Amino acid sequence: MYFGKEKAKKNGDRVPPNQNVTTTFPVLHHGNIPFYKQDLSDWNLNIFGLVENPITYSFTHIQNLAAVTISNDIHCVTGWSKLDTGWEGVSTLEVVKAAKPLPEAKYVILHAEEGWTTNLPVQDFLKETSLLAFAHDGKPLTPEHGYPLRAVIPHLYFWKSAKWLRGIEFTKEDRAGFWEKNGYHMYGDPWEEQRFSFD
Ligand SMILES: Nc1nc2c(c(=O)[nH]1)N[C@H]1C(S)=C(S)[C@@H](COP(=O)(O)O)O[C@H]1N2
Ligand SMILES: [Mo]
Repeated sequence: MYFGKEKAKKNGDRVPPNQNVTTTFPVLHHGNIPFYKQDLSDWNLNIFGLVENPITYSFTHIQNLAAVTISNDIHCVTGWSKLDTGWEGVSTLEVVKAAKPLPEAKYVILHAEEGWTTNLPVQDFLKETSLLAFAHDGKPLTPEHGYPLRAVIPHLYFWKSAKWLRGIEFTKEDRAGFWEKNGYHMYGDPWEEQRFSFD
């Protein structure tokens, strides 16, 4: 089986096992869509936990960081994949740089509105393909897709890509987030079909 997956990847197959490509942009989440003041004065992003300098950023600050535009494929654990998805945002490395994560920080917990969280290893969060996006295909994120800022971690199942991101916590131990507590995989590699924790 492992050989089969590796072979599929080498042959240029961009769709992980048991995923179906969609050209729509499905909306998927637990809880409510938050709404903010137009000037986003009621929004901030906190970087905390195992960091040298905990920081609270305003949206203006995020917009003043060097922006990146990337295109990637995203894979939802419920079975849809979307290819060539365009995002504008800032690289995760750029965002957390000034907070100076400590060497003992091994995991990141992403905190979204309403206490929703998800967990992943630091090196996956800081991978060069990971970003915090404020726009999708040239337009600001819509409320249902995570406005004003969402994580985009394309190499893991898309539930790790927290919408309505408000906090980035660095931790020593891995700590199950919302879906992970409900049986989803702690890591979630779509190529290995790590959908549930018993996979
Ligand atoms: N805050 C928050 N972010 C979330 C979720 C959620 O429930 N809450 N669901 C995740 C899941 S399961 C998926 S597939 C994607 C869906 O993103 P989309 O609605 O923009 O397609 O958001 C992820 N981010
Ligand atoms: Mo999902």
